[in-house]
Amino acid sequence: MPDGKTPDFLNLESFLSEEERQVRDTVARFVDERVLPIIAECFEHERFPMELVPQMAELGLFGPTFSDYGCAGLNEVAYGLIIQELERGDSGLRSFASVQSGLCMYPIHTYGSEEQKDRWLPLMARAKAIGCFGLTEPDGGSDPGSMKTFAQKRGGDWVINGAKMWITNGTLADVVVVWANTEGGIQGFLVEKGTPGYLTRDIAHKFSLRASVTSELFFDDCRLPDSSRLPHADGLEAPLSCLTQARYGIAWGAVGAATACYQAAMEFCRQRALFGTSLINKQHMQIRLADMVRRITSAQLLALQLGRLKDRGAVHPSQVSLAKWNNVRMALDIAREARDILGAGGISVECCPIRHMLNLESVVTYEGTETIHQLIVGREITGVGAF
Ligand code: TGC
Ligand code: FAD
Repeated sequence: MPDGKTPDFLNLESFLSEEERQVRDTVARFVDERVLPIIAECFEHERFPMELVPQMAELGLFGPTFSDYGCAGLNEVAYGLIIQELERGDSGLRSFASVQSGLCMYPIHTYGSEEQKDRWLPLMARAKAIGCFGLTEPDGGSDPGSMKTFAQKRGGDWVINGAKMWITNGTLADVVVVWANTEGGIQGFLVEKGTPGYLTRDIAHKFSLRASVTSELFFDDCRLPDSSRLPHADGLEAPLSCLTQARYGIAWGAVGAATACYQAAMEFCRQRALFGTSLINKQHMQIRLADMVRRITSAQLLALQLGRLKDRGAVHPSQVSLAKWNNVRMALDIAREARDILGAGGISVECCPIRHMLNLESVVTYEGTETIHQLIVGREITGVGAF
């Protein structure tokens, strides 16, 4: 039963293995001790806490589901629990981990040559190399099939022209997995920092994900050898399969962000006394807190079942879409509700709900907007694409 702090109303703890619990508790400790004391300052001053990355690597948080190249070989539920705890800290930290693992290590592992895997994966697992993923373009991200970035075959080389926008970790990254159209359809390329014709620039003035680096990437006659192409990635399905990995993580991460907001609201209601009694005694407050637990519990069930399906290799992308849509909407609504419960104090970055709320405005948009996920589920149940 719930202790009033951790929302585990259905005792999902009892469905976790010993290893899954240990992984979760280790990351939870890291978040409590290292992330929470600094994250409000990072958010306020628009700073990604790069100093935390080596410890995250030591804990095995990058590419944790791979069992080769120095990775931890954990199952998908353990991965989800890692992501949940990181996002309880901040969506920016979770973004960093999602991009490194799901959007960079995954495509290199799945679509890369042996040489590319040997070169990058051990470095990325230890965070000695940072990655980013360039799919979205300035003219619109929801329809990546119509991307304008183009890679032209010239002799044995490729020459890339185009731009990518809103790219997490862009200026931090040692390597970008960039997706470009070619005469033979969409292909993926690994472009290293410092390659002539490849430039990056940070996007400033964000009021969301302020503790995360978001960038533009420019390719101006950027010439690459054929060995930079991901040889096994053929068509739009390849980048979309990477999105499935990251969206799966977000379904868990949203539970973490919502949990932090719920805990802040509960704590506030216990301490604030109005009209002669603590807010915790007010029927209306109890209903609001109970409703948060109802919504968090549904999201936990979705994430756990998705993880068990994924561990069996039996998950469909539309199921991941349903969970990303539901869980991020749940977290955003709870963050807004918690912000309101905290009254005026709720607008201060010293209280976590407004930071999570602002972050979640990005999370509901990236990795497929809410509308895109609704339409993916709509297509699955009707058989008709209505994009
Ligand atoms: P569509 O015909 O649906 O698909 C083309 C081919 O791909 C297959 N497929 C998938 N495979 C694996 N996973 C998925 N999720 C897949 N979705 C589709 C599909 O079966 C098909 O294969 P085949 O063999 O039949 O050719 O393509 P479409 O052009 O109709 O697109 C559909 C749509 C709208 C769902 C897709 O374009 C989409 O998902 N759009 C949203 C784009 C998006 O989410 N971008 C995210 C960019 S990365 C990001 O935001 C990182 S944030 C990181 C952070 O900081 O955490
Ligand atoms: P658009 O695609 O222009 O959509 C605009 C609006 O139209 C949305 O409300 C959308 O839901 C709606 N819409 C779209 N299609 C339809 C339709 N068929 N019917 C009805 N409505 C529709 N991208 C990367 O590639 N890599 C990254 O690392 C990355 N990191 C990001 C980090 C941040 C902080 C943010 C905010 C974004 C990031 N993105 C990244 C980009 C993200 O994936 C895109 O923002 C997202 O896919 C939506 O694209 P868009 O912003 O161009 O909106």
